[in-house]
Amino acid sequence: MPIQKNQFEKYQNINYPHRLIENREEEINKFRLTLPKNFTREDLANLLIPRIEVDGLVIVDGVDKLTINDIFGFQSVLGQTIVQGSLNKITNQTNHFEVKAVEDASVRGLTNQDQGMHVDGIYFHDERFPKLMTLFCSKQSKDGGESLFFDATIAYKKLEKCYPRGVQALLEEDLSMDLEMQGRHINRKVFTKNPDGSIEFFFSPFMKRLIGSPEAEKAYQMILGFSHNRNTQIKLKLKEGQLALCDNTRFLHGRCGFPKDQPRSLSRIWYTGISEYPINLGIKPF
Ligand SMILES: O=C(O)CCC(=O)C(=O)O
Ligand SMILES: [Fe+2]
Repeated sequence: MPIQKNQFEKYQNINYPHRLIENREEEINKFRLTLPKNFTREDLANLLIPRIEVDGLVIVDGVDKLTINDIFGFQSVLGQTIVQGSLNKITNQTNHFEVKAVEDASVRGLTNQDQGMHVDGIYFHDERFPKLMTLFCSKQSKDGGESLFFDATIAYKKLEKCYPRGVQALLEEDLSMDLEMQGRHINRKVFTKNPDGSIEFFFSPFMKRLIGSPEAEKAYQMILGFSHNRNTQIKLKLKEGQLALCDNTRFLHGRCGFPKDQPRSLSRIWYTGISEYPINLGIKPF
């Protein structure tokens, strides 16, 4: 039975099912990386890549404040940036998308509201799908505006334990999904095995319809539930000059709302993950 739209809607508000617990400083510090002054691309490769592969999420800052040009410099290691907005009338094509509240927002990301857990770029059904996602904070609101992250490794492992048939279904089946954005339709697997045994994750609650076998649909709903569990989400507030870099084939992200009269601006940049420095992305269930 196709999942009805109203079953997804509750997940668009991150307050569901209840308020998240506050920052767990110690845990968050595990994800932090401070880049040295005048870092080189070798520094980047040596410092960033292992952290992306192991943790899947890195909160980067520099002993000198990072600038947007530094972030574009990451291309030599993280792969080319991907043009955004081409399917989206709200902006012109650009490889740097400014996330801030605007008056006539047609997507939730461009409001001051909560934004539910998602992966970016689900409407790109080809090599433009962003493997690495970064949010660089140039202006943070005083209140709210915290970022939320969820490592799908947790969902995969839970599912393996309590519903292995569901894992199998999501590994084998292309699910048929009607996306909310401009009537797009895609057929995709939720879990795709990479040659190295890691698993690429593809998931979004932002859709009108999902059709698969009963096992696949049930497993999908279970992942939705796991990803909104307050005990497993990572909640942190980016500071100006700080960057969140995550493996978009492994992590979901979202954000908490913030007051309308408090400006907040993040630069969203996507990388292909393909460069002369190989990066092993995805869920590593082993
Ligand atoms: O505003 C944020 O912190 C997140 C924005 C976001 O995830 C997006 O626009 O895709
Ligand atoms: Fe996003």
